[in-house]
Amino acid sequence: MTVRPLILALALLLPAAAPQASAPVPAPAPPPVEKPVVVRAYPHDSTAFTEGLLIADGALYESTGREGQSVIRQVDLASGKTLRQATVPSGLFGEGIVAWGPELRSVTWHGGRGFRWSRPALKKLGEWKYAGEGWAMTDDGRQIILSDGTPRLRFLNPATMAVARTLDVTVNGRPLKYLNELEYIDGQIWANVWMTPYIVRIDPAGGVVKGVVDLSELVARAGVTDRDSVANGIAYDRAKHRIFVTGKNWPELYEIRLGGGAKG
Ligand SMILES: [Ca+2]
Repeated sequence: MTVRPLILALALLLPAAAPQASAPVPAPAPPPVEKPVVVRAYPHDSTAFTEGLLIADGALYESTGREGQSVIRQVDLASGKTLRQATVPSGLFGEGIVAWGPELRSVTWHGGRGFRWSRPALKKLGEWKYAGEGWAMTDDGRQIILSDGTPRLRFLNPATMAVARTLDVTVNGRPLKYLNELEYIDGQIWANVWMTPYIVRIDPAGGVVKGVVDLSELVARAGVTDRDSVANGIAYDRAKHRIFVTGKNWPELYEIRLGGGAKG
């Protein structure tokens, strides 16, 4: 672990600062931290700079980043092989994806250009626009949720992709930035925190982090050494209640479960 992720990790896990005398608000309880149990490991394309991961209608989809390497693909879970693939327009750095109806929608890092793709054929259907950066997306069944590296998540009207509301995410009473790849799981928003091995589980009503999933043992197992090869990929199989995680350039993708309860 390099210095920067360590600092971020400590900031995430340390209890909140003592309240000021003028504002005697009790510090919120720190969220429980859990290490997941690995149910099964699957192969993962170690050249994939994972930015988005999801399961829709039983099919696994992944998006990847970096200019010139940004694709959206359907992946065979068992073998890790790419079944079909579309290329994000040249000059763009691909980021996350979300499934909505018969489409996938994708964002790019800079420039505010989002795309619509057919599913499962992955034919480009059109574009949409948003302000600022695009990091990742998921959905809660009613709205599409967009992260951009700040503590603020945007909830988008799927019909127009306009911002319907925003949610400011806090942990230990402080804003939590670097929210990256997202997945909506059983009423909570799970988010990888960029440059850390942590997933935070966010209450979508108030934005408070209710729990932390510590993937540091999976980071070690993946054996990655590049500082950019962070945990970044969460997919939930809503039909079979299976959770999958991976990371940028990881050689494996893991089905995990939370063992010890502590579901905040
Ligand atoms: Ca996801």
